[in-house]
Amino acid sequence: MWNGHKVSVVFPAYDEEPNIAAAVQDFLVPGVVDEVLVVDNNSKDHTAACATAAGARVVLETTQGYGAALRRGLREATGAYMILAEPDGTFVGRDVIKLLAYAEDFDMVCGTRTTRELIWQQANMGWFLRFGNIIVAKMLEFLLSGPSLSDCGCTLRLIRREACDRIVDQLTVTGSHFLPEMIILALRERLRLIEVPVNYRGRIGTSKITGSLKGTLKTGTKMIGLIFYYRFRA
Ligand SMILES: Nc1nc2c(ncn2[C@@H]2O[C@H](COP(=O)(O)OP(=O)(O)O)[C@@H](O)[C@H]2O)c(=O)[nH]1
Ligand SMILES: [Mg+2]
Repeated sequence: MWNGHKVSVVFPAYDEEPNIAAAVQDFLVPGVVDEVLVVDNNSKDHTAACATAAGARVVLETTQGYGAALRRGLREATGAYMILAEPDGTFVGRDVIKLLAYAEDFDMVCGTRTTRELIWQQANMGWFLRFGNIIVAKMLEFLLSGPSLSDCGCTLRLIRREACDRIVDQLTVTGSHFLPEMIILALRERLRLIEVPVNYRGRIGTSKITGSLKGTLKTGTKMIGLIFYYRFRA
């Protein structure tokens, strides 16, 4: 609970057995987080069983994709404050407090992983990825009249239930370029948005999106296409 509001954490999970239990325990911040919901996206390993044993509620989403998993999570989570995160060791459980600190005044509180001081040595956030994230975030900021943004791909973010209700049916992306659409739709609904710096650590297990240059460029290109689509066509 946070100021009398129930808090849910949502993890999209595709073959995250190596770290899922530790992540569930890390994000079940005592007295703050009421529920950790793991959206198992057709994992072939023991992700679901490990998550359940660690104290999470698990739902299976059969439509494959990062966006599909997160959209399911937004529908299934029961909290008034919903926090999206990843169970791969890159995010730190205690950072939910930073998001919650702004939840009274904003509808959506997005983490940013491009703050130099909070990028850990093992993190996959070299200069190319960092500047790519900043540049696409700035396109979002300037083309769609957003607030100051410095990361287009940080899963760690909070959305209030009533704000989510206004955008969830409009979300269309099932793939890895899901996050900018959430911001674009929130801006169109005139929701109040802010970005706060969060820790970004090394990953445990295999990265499926930004682990390769090809995956990074593909996701980046799709994000830019989405931004131009909403700016000039939709
Ligand atoms: N790439 C990918 N990730 C998925 C899928 N379903 C759920 N996920 C989860 O989405 C998150 C992001 O993927 P990840 O491999 O960490 O990408 P990275 O953060 O760019 O290294 C992880 O928690 C995955 O387990 C899927 O179909 N594809
Ligand atoms: Mg990750």
